[in-house]
Amino acid sequence: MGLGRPSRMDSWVRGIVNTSLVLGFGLAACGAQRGELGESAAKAERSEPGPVTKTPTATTRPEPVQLSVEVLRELPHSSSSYTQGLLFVDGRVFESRGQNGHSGIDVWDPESGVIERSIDLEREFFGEGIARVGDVLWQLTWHSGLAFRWSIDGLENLGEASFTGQGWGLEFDGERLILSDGTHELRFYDPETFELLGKLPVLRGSRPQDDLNELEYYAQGKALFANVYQTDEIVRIDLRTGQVTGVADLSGLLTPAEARRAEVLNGIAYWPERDSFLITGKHWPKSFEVRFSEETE
Ligand SMILES: [Ca+2]
Repeated sequence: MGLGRPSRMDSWVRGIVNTSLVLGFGLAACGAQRGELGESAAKAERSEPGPVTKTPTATTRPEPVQLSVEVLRELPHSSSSYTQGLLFVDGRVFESRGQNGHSGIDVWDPESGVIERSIDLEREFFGEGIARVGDVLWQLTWHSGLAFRWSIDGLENLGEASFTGQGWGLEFDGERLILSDGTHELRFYDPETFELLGKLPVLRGSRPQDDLNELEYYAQGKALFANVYQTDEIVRIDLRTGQVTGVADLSGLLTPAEARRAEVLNGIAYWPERDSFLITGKHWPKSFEVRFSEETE
């Protein structure tokens, strides 16, 4: 651990304006209840001579609905960034970059794409998801077993915490840190101590939803949105049940030429001032402001 504390490279003055990125704002239980219900029905049958209610023998978990995606605007994004975490703080985008030798955090203006501040991690660390807890920003590393703690205001390093396993996405729901690790299980951690509090399997219908990646908590809906690694899908998860309740298809946002130079969709941030979401991807030259809604007949 002593080998590699992140170096701080304050670059307020960096002010990178990648003109190539300024693109204009045009539109561009699986039957789990069977035993319980069956037993009570059988008892009822034995003790009460009256009519017996027919008891279901299996419970099918609901399939998610399709979420429609309304693209409101195209906005800039640094194509040099291997996006691993995305969130809004007071009108600015905080983005965690991955890959060894390229990892760090950028703070940028969503309208202009101008990077106003950034820090870099040492080469041994591969940055992953970020989450805000009050004045603190937690940043995961992929497989170093460390989460770094930064001040929101100055991106000063405030220490680190250890955790077991891989780190992919990170979010805070007001009580717990929520971590994804590429499997179908979400893990919950204490936001102060990073102590493991529990796990939640995520199911899509009755099947495990693997490859959960970047996360975003949507407080109004008490739902967690998650990128699904190596797909153009974002799923909406009910945090009380672990059930995927909605799926959004975000394919086709980049032009074929842009898509050839880009990596996968990853990065979703709720934009409270606009009640919308900003989404982007690894090495994407653009981000997109979108809204999701449930499709109606
Ligand atoms: Ca996010």
